[in-house]
Amino acid sequence: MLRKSERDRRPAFKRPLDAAAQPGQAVRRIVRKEDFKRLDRARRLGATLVFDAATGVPITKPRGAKVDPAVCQLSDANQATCGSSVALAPPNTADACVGVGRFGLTPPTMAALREIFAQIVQDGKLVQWDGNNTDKRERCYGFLPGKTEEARARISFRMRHHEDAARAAADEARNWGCSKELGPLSAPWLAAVEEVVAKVRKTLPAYSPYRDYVTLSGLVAFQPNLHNGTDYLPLHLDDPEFEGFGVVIVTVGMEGEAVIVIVDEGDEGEAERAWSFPLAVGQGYCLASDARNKCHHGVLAEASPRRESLNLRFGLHPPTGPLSAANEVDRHWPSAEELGFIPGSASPLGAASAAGQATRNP
Ligand SMILES: O=C(O)CCC(=O)C(=O)O
Repeated sequence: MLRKSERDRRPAFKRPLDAAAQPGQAVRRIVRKEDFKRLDRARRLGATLVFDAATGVPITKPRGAKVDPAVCQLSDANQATCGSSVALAPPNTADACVGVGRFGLTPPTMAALREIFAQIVQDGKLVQWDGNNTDKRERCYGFLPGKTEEARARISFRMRHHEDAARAAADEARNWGCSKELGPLSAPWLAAVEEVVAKVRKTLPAYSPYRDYVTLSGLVAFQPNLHNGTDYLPLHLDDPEFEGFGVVIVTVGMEGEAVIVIVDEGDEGEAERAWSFPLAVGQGYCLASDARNKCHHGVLAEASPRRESLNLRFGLHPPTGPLSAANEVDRHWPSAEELGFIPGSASPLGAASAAGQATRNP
């Protein structure tokens, strides 16, 4: 059985203060959370991915190689960023990020996705991500017709770590409370989903079992995310039978630029590897396979803390079999008991965060 290594025990990275920084900025940097430092370190030490323009698949570039801007999957307006964002990835790292892809969306699709985003936000009651009223980030859900019932049967719509029954029930009620089931999608909305589906499928190899989930009928829910002034989203794993459901998870940049960071802590005996890539408004990225199942992902959005994103969650893991959550995702991760979380304790997240560790949920 594969087993992730114990959590990162290296001391937190101390970022030297920029001499040119204003006093306010300097203070802000000093008090940055460990979560931010961990993301920042992964960005600095890991490889920066570039993507094939035609397929959205990440490309390996040996150290020192020149990158043809034509291979970058960025809109014309971002071509300049494209060249400068290309890191010279150490060999054998960029190619190992299996299951990540990035693609650009057309203006009509973005217009339709904006309408979907606005309608779900307007109809739904937004809830804070962490459920304890201290997280500024908010989200809500719009389930596709008929998918609410399916999801109710397959997931516990809460964070996994609530051992206390009352807290778990409250978290579940909160998440269902910010969810609505959409009516039949209008023609432009359908066309937008079809474009996302076609582009995500191109990033996955033809033989990939994950492709089967990325279809119009496989889309379970949209999830608008409002980052509300936070300049990062900590590294986390989307918990498949809980509120991080979805066999393949797609996220579209709706407002504000960001850098997406992916970290594979490695199985026992393996070194940690990290990758990052910029995500502009109008671009989407997908997490399937190892990128979804074995890696943490997080977001740096220092330049645009008011960023907004839209998740499209495709497929629900079957309860048994090779593509079950237990087989696909859970076997790669230590259980709560192994991590030393005490059943019935208020929340292991606080402790994990304080220690600068990544968490299962954002
Ligand atoms: O906003 C993003 O790019 C990521 C969102 C995310 O990680 C999540 O919903 O789990």
